[in-house]
Amino acid sequence: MEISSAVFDCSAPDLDSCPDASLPEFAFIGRSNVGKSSLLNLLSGRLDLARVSPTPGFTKLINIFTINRTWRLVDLPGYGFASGARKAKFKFNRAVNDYLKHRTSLCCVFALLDSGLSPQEMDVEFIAWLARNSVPFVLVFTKTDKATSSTVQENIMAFTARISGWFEKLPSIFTCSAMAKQGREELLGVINEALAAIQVGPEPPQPEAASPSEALATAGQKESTRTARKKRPDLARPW
Ligand SMILES: Nc1nc2c(ncn2[C@@H]2O[C@H](COP(=O)(O)OP(=O)(O)OP(=O)(O)O)[C@@H](O)[C@H]2O)c(=O)[nH]1
Ligand SMILES: [Mg+2]
Repeated sequence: MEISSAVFDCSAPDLDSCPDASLPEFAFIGRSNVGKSSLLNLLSGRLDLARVSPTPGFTKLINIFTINRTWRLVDLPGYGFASGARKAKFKFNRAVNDYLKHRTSLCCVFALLDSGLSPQEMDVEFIAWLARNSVPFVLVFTKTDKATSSTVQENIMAFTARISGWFEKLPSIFTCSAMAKQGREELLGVINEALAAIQVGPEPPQPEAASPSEALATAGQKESTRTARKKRPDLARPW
């Protein structure tokens, strides 16, 4: 997919401050410092679109970017930065919780994991949360330039072994390195497919299906709009 324009929209402190849900959105989340902002820059082809920092917890707001005037990339604050007794628990702020649960234009979450690490409890818990809340997502193992390919493969296998029992069909898995510019085409392919599903569904969206995720959920499914709204795209199927 060619990216002809990438424009910063806004930094929203909460869901109500986000722009209207008229464009399909693809959101990036993961532990602080996992490489969310860097990956977003790689995908957009604009090295300074999202702010990158070696300091964990740098992205604190919901940062929204419009791509090709037709869809959006969303850089979410990371989880796991909060210090204190419950460090092992994943924890993100109310805004992220609301965004992931209620943003009607959210098509797919890219859940980022560090490919150089064995499964981290916080990440396992976060994936469980996504599954429980029926949020459509794919897994993206980042920073592959930092580990050997056998370590990356071992870590991916160990992680999928932890979560495989929760799904009828495992979520799609991708790898990337913002530094080595690896994984861009594959991830843009996920976006392309989701956008195509919205536009070329076998059935046109019902008039009530005002948002892209509603339209995507409705495409090809003989369900009422009300149930489709909750159903979101079928990228990962929790039990
Ligand atoms: N080696 C390597 N370093 C990377 C890669 N991607 C990001 N980094 C580095 O990791 C650090 C964090 O990157 P960010 O993109 O800011 O990570 P983030 O997940 O947005 O971080 P927060 O906003 O703080 O949650 C920076 O120092 C980046 O340069 C990668 O693919 N390879
Ligand atoms: Mg960031």
